[in-house]
Amino acid sequence: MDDGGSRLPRWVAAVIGVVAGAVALGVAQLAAGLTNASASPVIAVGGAVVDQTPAGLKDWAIRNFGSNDKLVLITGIVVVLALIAAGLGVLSRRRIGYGMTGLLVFGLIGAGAAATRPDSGPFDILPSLLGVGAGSWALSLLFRRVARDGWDDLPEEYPVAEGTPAGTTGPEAEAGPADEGETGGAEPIARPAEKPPVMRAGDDLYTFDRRRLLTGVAVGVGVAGVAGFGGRLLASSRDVDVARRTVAKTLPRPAVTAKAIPAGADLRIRGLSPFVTPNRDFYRVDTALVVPSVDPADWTLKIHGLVDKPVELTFDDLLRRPLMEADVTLTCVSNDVGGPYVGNARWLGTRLADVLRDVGISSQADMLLSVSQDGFTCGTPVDVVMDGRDALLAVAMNGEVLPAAHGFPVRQVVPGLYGYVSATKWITEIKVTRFDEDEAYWTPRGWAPLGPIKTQSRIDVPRDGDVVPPGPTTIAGVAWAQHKGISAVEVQIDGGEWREAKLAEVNGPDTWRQWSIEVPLTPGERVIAVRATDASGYTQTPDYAPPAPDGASGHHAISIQVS
Ligand SMILES: Nc1nc2c(c(=O)[nH]1)N[C@H]1C(S)=C(S)[C@@H](COP(=O)(O)O)O[C@H]1N2
Ligand SMILES: [Mo]
Repeated sequence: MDDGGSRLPRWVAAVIGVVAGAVALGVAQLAAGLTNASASPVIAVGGAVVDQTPAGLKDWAIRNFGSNDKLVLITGIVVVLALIAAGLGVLSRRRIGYGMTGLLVFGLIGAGAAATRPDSGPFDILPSLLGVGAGSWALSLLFRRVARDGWDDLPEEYPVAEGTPAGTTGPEAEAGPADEGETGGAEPIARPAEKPPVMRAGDDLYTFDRRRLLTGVAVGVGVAGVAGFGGRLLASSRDVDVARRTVAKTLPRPAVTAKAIPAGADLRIRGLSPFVTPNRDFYRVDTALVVPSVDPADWTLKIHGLVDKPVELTFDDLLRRPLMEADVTLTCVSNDVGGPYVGNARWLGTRLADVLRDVGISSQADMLLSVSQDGFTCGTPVDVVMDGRDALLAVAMNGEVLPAAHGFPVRQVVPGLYGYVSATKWITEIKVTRFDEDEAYWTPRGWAPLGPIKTQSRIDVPRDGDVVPPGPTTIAGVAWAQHKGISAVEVQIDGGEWREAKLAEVNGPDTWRQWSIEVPLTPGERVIAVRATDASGYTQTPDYAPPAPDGASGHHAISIQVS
């Protein structure tokens, strides 16, 4: 394998070197993404460089590149690595072992950096070493694939079939479909040489196979890109995990705890939604293709617009404010009657109204246009947030740091409003403004600017279509009318009398409320419907409305087979 590429032009060898280097980095990045983001050799070396950089130079970099300083550093490292990889490629013309040794040296530097970072573990050398392996493999494969050994030793007229005849051993045999298209391998070698298409370009004798170079480079770059990008995606979610664990250690205790959840809040009926929805089961609705990863160390919340004193709060600023707990049931406006997009959690956060009072909002303002890291916006009525309810900038959910998918590090929670007008996740900005001047994300897309939650109820047990034995049967479910509270739930069988269900206890008006009733069922097909009445005295209308534009209405009904 040594001497494999000796006749390749330098630039071809350089290209191969760069592609092999890219494969090495891509694979290392993927391995880091799967294990520990900071074990990526580029990140580790970059981190080491940052740590070693004198403060003066750091300040200079920050002054000149601003928040792009990390990007500039990483780009610099990658450019230097590419130049070195090109050099290793050229060296490999002489002996491929030179290139491989060079890759190994850089892999060891990466592994060394990764192993000695403050947050590193013993496995952090793996990405660098796997990268070296993949890079060396790519290097030798590409050299063997592209080189036409002995070509320029041959007399000009010597017949050469393009590609490799069948039966040839070596990497070409495993090089895949690209080969087959070229020759089929069956053409006789002794065919008189027409102009072999890769022989000449101008006066230069091509000593390599352009087509194989091209396909090899394309595959190499593709592998590097997919692995690297995939690794980056994985890594960014892991970065969030690390940040979440750090926040977990410093999360202050609430200054105001939530009212205890009474034992009778959960009827503990099999199949009935638990009073508190575990985070892992909590519905998720957002427009983000990839869960945004926000570093709380960089996070700020800018509050501006119709205010006396615009501010930009850091995460620490937020945590220094008194935190309070609140049990609040979130509901999505796109939840159809009987649908799943509703869940109840205990939130920990700081009062949004207090923050707004501190910045002093103008009496002209009627809308809070909150903006997410990913650009999503939400329009929340000022009067609702200021009326004393537990509207929060939340940092934790059910005793756990906010999960990434639910808005880490900070999200809004406002009892009584559908999520699309209140529950901004990954919040970074609040513009205090007016509904007649600004429009939130969903408004031009056919949803109402205002989204108070409609009183609703749902049957959880039995499920639609179930077969149940005749006799006394438990029907149970949940009902919600956030910030009003549920005062009654009734159940109806086959259009008969409405019978009042038993309500579970609650600790406030902002959560859903479980209910249950035991009814005698006789054999046959039975239709069971439910309706709730809220504390304002409103009873759910039977008139069905679809979710758009401002939330579904109508009674949830199921059919079951009693037999
Ligand atoms: N950044 C952002 N926040 C968002 C959304 C979004 O698309 N992007 N969707 C909202 C909607 S429509 C709902 S119902 C709630 C859902 O919150 P959850 O995913 O934590 O259940 O988040 C709200 N916050
Ligand atoms: Mo929603």
